[in-house]
Amino acid sequence: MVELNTQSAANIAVVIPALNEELAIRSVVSAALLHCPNVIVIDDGSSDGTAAQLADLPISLITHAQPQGKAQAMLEGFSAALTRGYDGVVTMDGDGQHGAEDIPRLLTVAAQYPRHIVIGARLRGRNNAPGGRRFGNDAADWFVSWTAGQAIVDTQSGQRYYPREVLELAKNLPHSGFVFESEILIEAANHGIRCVSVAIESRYQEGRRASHFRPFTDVMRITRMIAWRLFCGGFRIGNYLRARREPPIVIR
Ligand SMILES: Nc1nc2c(ncn2[C@@H]2O[C@H](COP(=O)(O)OP(=O)(O)O)[C@@H](O)[C@H]2O)c(=O)[nH]1
Ligand SMILES: [Mg+2]
Repeated sequence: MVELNTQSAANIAVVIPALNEELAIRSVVSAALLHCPNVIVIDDGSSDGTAAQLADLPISLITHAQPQGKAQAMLEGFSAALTRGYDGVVTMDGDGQHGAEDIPRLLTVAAQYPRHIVIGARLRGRNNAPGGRRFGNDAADWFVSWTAGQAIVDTQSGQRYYPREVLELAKNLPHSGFVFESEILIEAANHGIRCVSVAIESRYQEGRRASHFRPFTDVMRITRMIAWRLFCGGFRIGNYLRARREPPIVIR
């Protein structure tokens, strides 16, 4: 029998940030538990029944009295994972847009690519995403790739595997909220950690709750962070050329 080399699910944690996710969180967490025994949920001051949905599940639940933002929630999940000595973390959104069935693939790729962040890239059924989000995601990919010095596919996806080294780096990031996903890729690249993207399904359903992502405010905050890093780095011309010249690593 051929033994598949993979990162063991027992040695990682799945971290799920949740803000008002009472509709989806129970099925998301139950599915994650099928693939990993260590699930950490951060209920970020939800005003709905998110916590009640999780009451009887065998997970670690971190609860905030007030919302502190997605980045802060993730950092607390990372900190719990570091304290418990895990090798890394898989992150998933709490609204059902990511499938737990993709966790084994991310872990297999994680084992094949040490010192890489593994991104679940929403390439399958990409046309399901609203046009505005697709345009914004493509623009973000272009700028983050330039700044990081590597062509990266789906820089805004929240489903990822972060090796332990990146969990440590994340502690020092200055920005909060949705800037986190972009900034961690750039910070990791500054330390020689690269990205590999694995194709996953793009899931957008009609009639779901409004996104917490604020198109104007959050795009402005991400743009400002990138512009500042480019400015401080002398516009990183070498990085720009490398990102344009070398193709991204994508596993279909
Ligand atoms: N803890 C926490 N999680 C958040 C916050 N904002 C968004 N999230 C979570 O981040 C994930 C992505 O948010 P979502 O609104 O679905 O963004 P979209 O998928 O980009 O439209 C979901 O799991 C949310 O529950 C926040 O302020 N705090
Ligand atoms: Mg979502």
